[in-house]
Amino acid sequence: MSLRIAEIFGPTIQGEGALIGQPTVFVRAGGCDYRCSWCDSMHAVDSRYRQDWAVMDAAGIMAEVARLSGGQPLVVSISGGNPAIQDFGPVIALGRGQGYRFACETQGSVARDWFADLALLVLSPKPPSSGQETDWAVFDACLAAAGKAERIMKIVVFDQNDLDWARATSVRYPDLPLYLQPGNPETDPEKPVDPQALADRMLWLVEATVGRGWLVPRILPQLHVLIWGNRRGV
Ligand code: MET
Repeated sequence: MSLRIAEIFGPTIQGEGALIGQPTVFVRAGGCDYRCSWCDSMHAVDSRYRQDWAVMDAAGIMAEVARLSGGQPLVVSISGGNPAIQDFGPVIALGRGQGYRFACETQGSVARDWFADLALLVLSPKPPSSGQETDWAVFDACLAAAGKAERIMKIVVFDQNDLDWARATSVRYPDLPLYLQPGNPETDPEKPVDPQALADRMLWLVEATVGRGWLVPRILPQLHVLIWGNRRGV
């Protein structure tokens, strides 16, 4: 059973969401069923980059994770692309046997049995600015598939329309912890990121949520963008 892997890198810190700051190794799956207008990981999405992706089995993936982590059992972050279009069950089973724990980031467009074997399922439904539509029946199936695994929802917000959508989504899933992060319009890995622009987007989002009495979501920046800009493999 082989998987398309765009990159495996780390140890680094998780830059966003519930595990922000957590030491982790990333396993970035190649291939995605979405085409978000502002995608920051096209190198793991567009099949134009397919020749850069490795074909690996579970043993190969975990050997690389162990090499990078020095064999220390840390949290492995499975991202993409959409990792749920592939079968990460064998990777998670093997890794858990070695003491690793797994978090997975997905938009919630494909439900998988192996979600139940995760320590954390991060569901990131995409707001209107992405140009994508969420199939809520499938999203619900993802939540159900996670079973007893911890689940959170993370929504990227570019503008007020996205924010209104995030709020409506939050009403629909009142029991799901919600994390919001400002969208990053700059996706060129070569271009430096202006920290002030990032702070300005955070300020807007804090004022537009907490500042207007919506006290439900946690508001976080992309910490890795602040540290490394849009560089890959960090
Ligand atoms: N597709 C996954 C998600 O939506 C991984 C990050 S997006 C490049 O969470």
